[in-house]
Amino acid sequence: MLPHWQVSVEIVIPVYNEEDMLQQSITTLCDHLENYFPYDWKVTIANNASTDGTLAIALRLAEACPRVSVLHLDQKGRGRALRTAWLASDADIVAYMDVDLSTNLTAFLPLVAPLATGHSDVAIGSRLLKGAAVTRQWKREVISRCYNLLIKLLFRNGFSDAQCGFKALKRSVARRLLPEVENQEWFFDTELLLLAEEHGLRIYEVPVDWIEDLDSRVNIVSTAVEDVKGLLRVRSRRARHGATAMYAEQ
Ligand SMILES: Nc1nc2c(ncn2[C@@H]2O[C@H](COP(=O)(O)OP(=O)(O)O)[C@@H](O)[C@H]2O)c(=O)[nH]1
Ligand SMILES: [Mg+2]
Repeated sequence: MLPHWQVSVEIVIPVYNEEDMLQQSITTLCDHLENYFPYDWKVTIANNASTDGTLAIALRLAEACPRVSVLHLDQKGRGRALRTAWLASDADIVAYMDVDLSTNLTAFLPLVAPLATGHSDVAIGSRLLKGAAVTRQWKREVISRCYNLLIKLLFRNGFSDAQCGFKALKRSVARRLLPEVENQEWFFDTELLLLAEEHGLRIYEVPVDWIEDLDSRVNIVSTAVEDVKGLLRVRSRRARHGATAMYAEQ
């Protein structure tokens, strides 16, 4: 295990058509990290398929700050962006957060510290854990609670909030799990967490302060359909694996 101050962290910011907010968010994030974050850090802006000025702004930010870099992919999908950036990373810990900084940054050190000390393998922000302070539309609140309840009913999982855009994992864990994650869009997070539990890894949850940003890239209906299909796929894969394992034991 590395002494704490030698640990490096790469924070990926997935962006799709975010020209309005990108510059302000990256500046706020870098200021925060510079002043309050004890580990070595870098920020990667992971852009897919944006059709506005996002890429140009990202490149300008990277030119201005040596700790900021840009990854560009032609195909859409937040999961795809995270997977590509994390697999290319040489940092000890890889993380991501949504560009709107809906999660208050004071939760970032508590997110990373359990990984840096070796206590946990994966760390996630949670809006549904006791102690979280959440401001969001009732519609998103209800959908989020129902979705997480459905996951519990299907998998009896331990984590409380699959979809908070605020997560970190050891790079070694990312390399082990990502090749098994099929979804490249929004279900990516849930699939990754279910796999982590299946592999017996320890997931640490941090209650966050969350203020919803109403400017959303999410189409609620199609994302809900994608999520339910994903849950059923993972469940039937598990059932098949369970059957194969039982057969192999006999
Ligand atoms: N790289 C990449 N990022 C995306 C894509 N779609 C959404 N994002 C980013 O994912 C983050 C969360 O999106 P957002 O619209 O805030 O989701 P919401 O908070 O759940 O409504 C933001 O940083 C978006 O820019 C995509 O296709 N590719
Ligand atoms: Mg958002």
